[in-house]
Amino acid sequence: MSLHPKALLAAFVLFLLSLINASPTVKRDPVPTGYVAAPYYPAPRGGWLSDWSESYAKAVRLVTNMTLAEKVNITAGTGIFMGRCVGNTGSAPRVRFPQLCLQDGPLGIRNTDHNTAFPAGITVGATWDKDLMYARGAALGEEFRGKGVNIALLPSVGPLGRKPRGGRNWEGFGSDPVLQGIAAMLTIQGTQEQGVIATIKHLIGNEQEMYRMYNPVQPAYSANIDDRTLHELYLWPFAEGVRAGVGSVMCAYNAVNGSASSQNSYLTNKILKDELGFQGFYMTDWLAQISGVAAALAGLDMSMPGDGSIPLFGNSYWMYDLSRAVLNGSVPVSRLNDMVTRIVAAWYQMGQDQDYPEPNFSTNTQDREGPLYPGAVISPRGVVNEFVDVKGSHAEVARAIARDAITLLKNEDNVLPLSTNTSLRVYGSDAQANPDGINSCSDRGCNKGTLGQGWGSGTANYPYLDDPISAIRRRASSVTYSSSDTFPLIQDPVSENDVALVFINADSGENYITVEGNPGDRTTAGLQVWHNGDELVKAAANAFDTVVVIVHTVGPILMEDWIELHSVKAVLFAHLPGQEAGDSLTDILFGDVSPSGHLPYSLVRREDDLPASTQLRGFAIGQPQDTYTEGLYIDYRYLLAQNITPRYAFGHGLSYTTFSFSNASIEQLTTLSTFPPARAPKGTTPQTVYNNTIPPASEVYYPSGFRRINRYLYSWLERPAADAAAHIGATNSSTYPYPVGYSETEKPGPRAGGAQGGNPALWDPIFRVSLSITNTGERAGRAVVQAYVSYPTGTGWDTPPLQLRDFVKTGVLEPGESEAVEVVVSRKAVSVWDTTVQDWRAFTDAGESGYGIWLGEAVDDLRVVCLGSGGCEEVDG
Ligand SMILES: *[C@@H]1O[C@H](CO)[C@@H](O)[C@H](O)[C@H]1NC(C)=O
Ligand SMILES: *[C@@H]1O[C@H](CO)[C@@H](O)[C@H](O)[C@H]1NC(C)=O
Ligand SMILES: *[C@@H]1O[C@H](CO)[C@@H](O)[C@H](O)[C@H]1NC(C)=O
Ligand SMILES: *[C@@H]1O[C@H](CO)[C@@H](O)[C@H](O)[C@H]1NC(C)=O
Ligand SMILES: *[C@@H]1O[C@H](CO)[C@@H](O)[C@H](O)[C@H]1NC(C)=O
Ligand SMILES: *[C@@H]1O[C@H](CO)[C@@H](O)[C@H](O)[C@H]1NC(C)=O
Ligand SMILES: *[C@@H]1O[C@H](CO)[C@@H](O)[C@H](O)[C@H]1NC(C)=O
Ligand SMILES: *[C@@H]1O[C@H](CO)[C@@H](O)[C@H](O)[C@H]1NC(C)=O
Ligand SMILES: CC(=O)N[C@H]1CO[C@H](CO)[C@@H](O)[C@@H]1O
Repeated sequence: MSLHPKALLAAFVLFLLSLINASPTVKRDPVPTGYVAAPYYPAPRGGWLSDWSESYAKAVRLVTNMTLAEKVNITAGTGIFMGRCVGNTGSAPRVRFPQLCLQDGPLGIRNTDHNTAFPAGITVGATWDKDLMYARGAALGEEFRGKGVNIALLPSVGPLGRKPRGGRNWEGFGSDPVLQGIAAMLTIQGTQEQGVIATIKHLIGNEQEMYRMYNPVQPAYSANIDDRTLHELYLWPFAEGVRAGVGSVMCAYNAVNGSASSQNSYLTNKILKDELGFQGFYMTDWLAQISGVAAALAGLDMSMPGDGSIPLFGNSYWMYDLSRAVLNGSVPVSRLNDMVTRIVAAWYQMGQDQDYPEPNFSTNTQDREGPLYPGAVISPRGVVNEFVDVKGSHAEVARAIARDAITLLKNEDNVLPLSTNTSLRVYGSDAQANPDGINSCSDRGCNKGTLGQGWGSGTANYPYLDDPISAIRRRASSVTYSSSDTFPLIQDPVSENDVALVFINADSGENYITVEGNPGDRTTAGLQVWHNGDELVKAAANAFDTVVVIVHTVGPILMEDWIELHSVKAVLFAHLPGQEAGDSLTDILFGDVSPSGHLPYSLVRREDDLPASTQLRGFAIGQPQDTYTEGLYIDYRYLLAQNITPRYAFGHGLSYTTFSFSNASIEQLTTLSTFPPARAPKGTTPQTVYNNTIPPASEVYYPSGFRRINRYLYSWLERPAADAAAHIGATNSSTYPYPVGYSETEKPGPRAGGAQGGNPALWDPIFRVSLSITNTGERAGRAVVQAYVSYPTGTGWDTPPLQLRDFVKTGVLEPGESEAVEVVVSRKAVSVWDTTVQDWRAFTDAGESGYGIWLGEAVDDLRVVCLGSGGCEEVDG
């Protein structure tokens, strides 16, 4: 993400406050009993996995030749607004290593032109379509590459969607780790195959926006997560991303167990780099860094945008100060070598050493020319935007996703699809484009007109917006439209065949913009739709016999005010469709295509049907504590365990046709052992060839006669400062107060590790279920087969009744047509995280009940169950 000028102003105010109350932010506040952030040192060196060995070999050859100033330069940004991209690293021109361009965000290239505004992550999740997940990733990769972005800040899987009101859930794929994990893996593959480094984010526990950031007067909230919940829910999609070979991981703003995610050694060194075997680099979220030496030791590899806590003053925790910390012996040379090697290796791994384009856009301006370094205030000007059109034919992918995500929740009397000659009366401002201009609110920081994206850094400018009302007018012969969110008192009389289409929405976003009283999270709006949408639906339901409600939403809403009204016959969730909001909807409304989206979260009847611990944390003196006392029980896991019937269950989604599940059979592919076979020992890294002696101070002297850009961040030091640091390094390096548990002896690597993502045996296929899906209705359509696993009972382990483990979407099936599908359940998918053994445990002595693999079209619409012990049967009811 990157900050808005308003946020900078706020930061400046906080800076002034900090002069009054200079409380160090590194001091830890107490977290609830039982939660600890244990030390884990040193940061594991990258390069021990064969998938990356060639890139590491190349990286080591290049880094060996770098000076201290060059190495340091690559590990941090040159400062906020100090280049074309939202993040710009320093370079090492002497050895021909370029500046790297980092740019948001998950649904398209932020702040530019001639790009595609794809549907948001939540919309992609609602398609349950692996091919489209991959295709969007590839299209995004082509666009980021085309604009010269080296590092795309996507995908987002954290927040996972634990809190229905959380502001940024829509950037990810839904409130389930497997849905998130599969979508992230496919996005990363698609993006990185274009040569772009993907960034999975935010590690971890960033489940709400408010109080997410450290500032000089208050620490960020602490997400207190127990080890099993971390592994089985929140870390799961990150493990899939690392397994897909992701080049970079971004930290969360918040703390985990009291220790900031940017410098939590257990999280980064142990879990991410040792257990998950992550070979790329760990970067900060924008301005999430809170220390220099401690962050380096705890495994941080890249500081973004390079500034210290208060941006724009030319201060940094790294750059010149990291040079100092290496010279004075506090940061071991080996740690710096690892930091820079990880970054350079990721660059080689994606092939960016071969003809990679330089940036040809500017995140700072939409004009052709502008200041080269806006953050410098006085800056040379030049051409900063070449207006390169990178859209290609990506609108097709975007539209297919928008269409195949549309989720039909209710369709009484089969009122949908509509005939194009039906008299349509359309209501609600959400049906039209924002009358002030589709991009009039920067970072989509307003809710005006149809909602295609949430707000914040995870947005992109619309190249155009195919809005719903224009699309409806193109198709239907009789359309009237009231763009007010209040039902008109005076209007043409309603006749009984008229159908009302009511458009409503619910928005949320990132914390640096407050929209209609909602500071990112949905505080004021709650889970109700915005702009009195409930009243609009009720009034329409009063006036018409047939009302179709179309909802654009960032996530769950409450519908109890109107869902059971007699005339509310149909409800469509169009999620956040991005630029393709129009035809994608009319394709469904008028029946060209049957809806095939399914909910990526549950829709409850009332907010307190969900655990109290998943509500937003409010203000606290000191560090707000966000403790995951609900453990594994979020969303449908909780509702099933508590026997609470939601309004619409996780996975729910109707079609214009119906499907039968038949011919199911189960095969066991691998014999299950309690724990996976032992991992291979950690391999060697080519980093052993480095000379880890502190280099001479002269390597960081400012070049003589160098003309500095005001406030720009450099890795050089003035000669006296460099010499003084080197003197300490040579005589007195042991005085740095290293954290308790600090060590420089590389650890062997935990037993749950072994390859990217963890022990590769975790992905051994255990069960394969094959079945036939038949279209038993009268229209063509696509089915989604969801596979949930139930664990054996009597194991002594508390497990949620059902957990999604795989899914597959059929092609378009004509009436009567069948398709054979397969789902696969891996070892990890039948295991629990054993916190004592620190490994994944399966249940081999499963008794009669054994594992169940439940197949259906929603978690409450299960058709077939196959038992681990063999055999499948239909599920009653
Ligand atoms: C948080 O604390 C819990 C309870 O002590 C522990 O199991 C878990 O590993 C800790 N997580 C991190 C990231 O430190
Ligand atoms: C590194 O430097 C050596 C000697 O200066 C040179 O021979 C070699 O080509 C350089 N390697 C790279 C990758 O630049
Ligand atoms: C650091 O990067 C900046 C920006 O690319 C560049 O001007 C400077 O020369 C680099 N420093 C070194 C030591 O190469
Ligand atoms: C070395 O420099 C770093 C960065 O300025 C500083 O944090 C650290 O305390 C210094 N160490 C010593 C021993 O002076
Ligand atoms: C509307 O179109 C359908 C076919 O799409 C036709 O059966 C019906 O008669 C038409 N109704 C009117 C009022 O024209
Ligand atoms: C390692 O680096 C130090 C400091 O630059 C230098 O004095 C020493 O000769 C180097 N050792 C080798 C083997 O190159
Ligand atoms: C060692 O460093 C500490 C501070 O980091 C300083 O107080 C002390 O005077 C130094 N001792 C010597 C011998 O330089
Ligand atoms: C089910 O399997 C039988 C035997 O293999 C086959 O004849 C039949 O066509 C299958 N049914 C479907 C719907 O695929
Ligand atoms: C496609 C295209 O025109 N790419 C250009 C983007 O701009 C850089 C210069 O900043 C050129 O090198 C690329 O060719």
